[in-house]
Amino acid sequence: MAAQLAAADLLVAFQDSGIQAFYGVPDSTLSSFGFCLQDGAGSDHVIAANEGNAVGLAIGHYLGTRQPALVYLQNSGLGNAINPLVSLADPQILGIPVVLLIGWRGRPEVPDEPQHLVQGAVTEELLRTLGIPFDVLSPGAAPDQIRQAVEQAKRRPGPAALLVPPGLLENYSPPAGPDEQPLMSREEAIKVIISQLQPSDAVIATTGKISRELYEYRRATGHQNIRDLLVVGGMGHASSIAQGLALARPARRVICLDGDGAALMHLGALASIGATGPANLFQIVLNNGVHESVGGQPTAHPLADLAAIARDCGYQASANATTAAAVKSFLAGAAGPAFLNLQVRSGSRPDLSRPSHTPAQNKQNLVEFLQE
Ligand SMILES: Cc1ncc(C[n+]2csc(CCOP(=O)(O)OP(=O)(O)O)c2C)c(N)n1
Repeated sequence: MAAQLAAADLLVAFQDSGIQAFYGVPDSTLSSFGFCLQDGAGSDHVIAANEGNAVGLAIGHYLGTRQPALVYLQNSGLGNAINPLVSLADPQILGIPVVLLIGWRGRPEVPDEPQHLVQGAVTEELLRTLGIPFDVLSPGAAPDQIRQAVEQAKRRPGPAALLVPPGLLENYSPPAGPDEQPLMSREEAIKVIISQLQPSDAVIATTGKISRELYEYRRATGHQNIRDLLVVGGMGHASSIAQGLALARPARRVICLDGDGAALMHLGALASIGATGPANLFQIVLNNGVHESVGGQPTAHPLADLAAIARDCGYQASANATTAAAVKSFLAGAAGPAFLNLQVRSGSRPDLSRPSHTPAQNKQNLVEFLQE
């Protein structure tokens, strides 16, 4: 892409248009904007647990200030946002001006991962169907487009959207943080977990680099037909998928490799797992405190005590851990549902590969494995 926009200029354009509150869920397309918000003083910025939460925050902000907020999200998060957008913020219901800044993964004609293709192709049509006016941001016209989107949201009053194609924003590296504690890396943790599995265990792995690291390790250790389910889309639903499988197949252990951002995104899943109590379900959150896969912005609440939440939701076993020994004793335990909040280092290899299996092949491999 020839011309690019600096995230700092984008932020200034929103502020000049009267937006002072920014709520959202991090996205790779918008990662420089997210870091800019974190560094920028003076604005109200909240990283929400999911995109619907961010819309709720924007609604509350408007009620309190009579000023629209910005909600930023990846287009895969539109599904989470649609309910409060259409059932509340719409001009026919509460009529709340809110500007959506949407990272447009899977834009037609731009190569992207399989999980982004359908969502990318329907994004414009979806916004049209929802009656949400939108524009595609372009570097030269961005300040005018932003002003118009804010005015349009106020005039309706209701949502108005701006789509951000991948590569539009310039890269931005946040200043290096303090050295982290000597924790295991996520890749080291995955190796320890895999070493403790029984051959009949089914593995469900969450969205993003956890799945990619697991896949790469399996391939490197001689597994050609990968049968771990890589939950490449539907962030936050890996534990529910694992729960459904565990309930359907009580004789087989199901191991869910989850992320902290993903677990927080749909935390209610823990309540359902606790209530239904599948004894064969073991959930391990690889907790690095950040959304590593889309740039490393913090999660909604890096200090939330997920193990305590799981315990209170009715898991049979729940613990915090930092060591390989703790992982081993967790996976040697008998009764689930069991929950391990495993602290790991943030960061990942820049040369981490992407799965070469299609999602359909991946599903087929798991289904065949479950028939054995
Ligand atoms: C509904 C939805 N919103 C946002 C995204 C973009 N996204 C993909 S992976 C990811 C971060 C996941 O964070 P976490 O679960 O903590 O795992 P980590 O990347 O740190 O390993 C995000 C935000 C998405 N795929 N789906």
